[in-house]
Amino acid sequence: MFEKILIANRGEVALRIQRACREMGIKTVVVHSEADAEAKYVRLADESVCIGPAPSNLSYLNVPAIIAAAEVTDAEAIHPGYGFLSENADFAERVEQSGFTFIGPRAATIRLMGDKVSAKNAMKKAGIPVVPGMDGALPEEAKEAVKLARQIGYPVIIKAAGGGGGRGMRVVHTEAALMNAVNTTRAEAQAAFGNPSVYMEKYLEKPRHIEIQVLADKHRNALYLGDRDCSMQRRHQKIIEEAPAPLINDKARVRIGERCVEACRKISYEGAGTFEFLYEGGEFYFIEMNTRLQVEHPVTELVTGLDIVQLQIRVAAGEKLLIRQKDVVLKGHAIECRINAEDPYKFTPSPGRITSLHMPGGPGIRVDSHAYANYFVPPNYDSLLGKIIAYGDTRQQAMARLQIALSETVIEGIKTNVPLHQELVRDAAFQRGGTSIHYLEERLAKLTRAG
Ligand code: MV4
Repeated sequence: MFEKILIANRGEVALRIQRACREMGIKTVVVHSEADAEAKYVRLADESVCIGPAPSNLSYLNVPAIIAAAEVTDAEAIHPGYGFLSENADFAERVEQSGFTFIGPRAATIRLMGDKVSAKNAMKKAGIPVVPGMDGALPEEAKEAVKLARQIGYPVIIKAAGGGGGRGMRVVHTEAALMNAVNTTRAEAQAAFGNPSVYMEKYLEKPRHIEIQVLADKHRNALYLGDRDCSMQRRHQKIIEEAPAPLINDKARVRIGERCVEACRKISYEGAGTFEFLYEGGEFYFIEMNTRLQVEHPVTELVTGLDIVQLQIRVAAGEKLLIRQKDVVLKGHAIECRINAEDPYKFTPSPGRITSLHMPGGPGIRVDSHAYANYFVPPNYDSLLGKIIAYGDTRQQAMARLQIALSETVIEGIKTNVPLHQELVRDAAFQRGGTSIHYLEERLAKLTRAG
């Protein structure tokens, strides 16, 4: 096992990784920007290295500075967390070339999944159901695009191969609008990702976003750790996630999980990963694969009893998975609320000093947050302050505990989205479960009209 790990991230996930390391007896090095010098996880780390000024491109994305920090502190492995460099294949490659272990899949796998066309092809070949559409990228000729769209049937969606996570896509309802959409998406893709390649799929009108957590070692053992429903989102920012996804029949759940495991073996996947699906009409359709730890991993940890971060570290160190699929038993239900430093209805960021802070507790409540009273939320990064996660024997119990937890939560000095969460946990449609990816935006639009 590693003796020392460098954490190339900030905020709640830096703290989460540090806690896993501490439990495993691994020393931690945290790299941080000047803006994060006072952070809780910087103080708690065994060592810390300031790698640059506040802007991410000069600090958390500064690859030479991070590698140099690993060298001077004698760290053996680098955990990238989520966001920042976590899905950057060049970074993973540089880490390995410099003699450190990257805690995540091989660089080639990250690269394969980073290109959404190659990811979809690889998954289709590995037996995963994909959204109906074309194989490969869209050819240049307008005639071809028109023909393909007729075959698929309108509405279609044009997506950038270099995009993902909602960046670079356009829905097309008519043939008249097709070529303009293709050309605009292509131009945007070239500008944003340096890659003009686009592809076409059937547009699913009212899907849910359901993902499958997987974990694989370097010895061809792979597991699926159940699913999560992440449909409660706004502008591709998830705000509530839960496990297991409600109202999915167990046969379908097992079938898709087994397919994901099989696909992991076929592509020799290593580490933790997430298969993202759209779910509509009782069917799963693959859209993307994330090759990193995800923000919402705690809901899976609570229903499986497994520590995903510790397991990531173990498989990165070359250990064999000792757990078998039959040992992965889903028990109870977990729901996570992302607590953001933002206006709860306008969604504008609300950085600044937290003057007073009371986090909830009690049976079935987990809080993953780096915030504390008198903490200054810097304006330079995303607004995630942490997560409140409720667990219960049933979804109903998890929901009740979440309601209590939110009512106990006090964060003063800045605005947070706690009031929005309080409304959503009382929302009848959310309580029934199974709302689509459009539910939150539609509900917010109604609220605005109602004043
Ligand atoms: C889609 C879709 C409907 N049909 N693909 C958005 C993020 C990216 N991961 C893929 N996305 C979508 N792809 C087809 N064929 C709808 C979305 C989508 C979405 C997906 C997941 C979570 C939130 C979303 C919000 C808007 C659109």
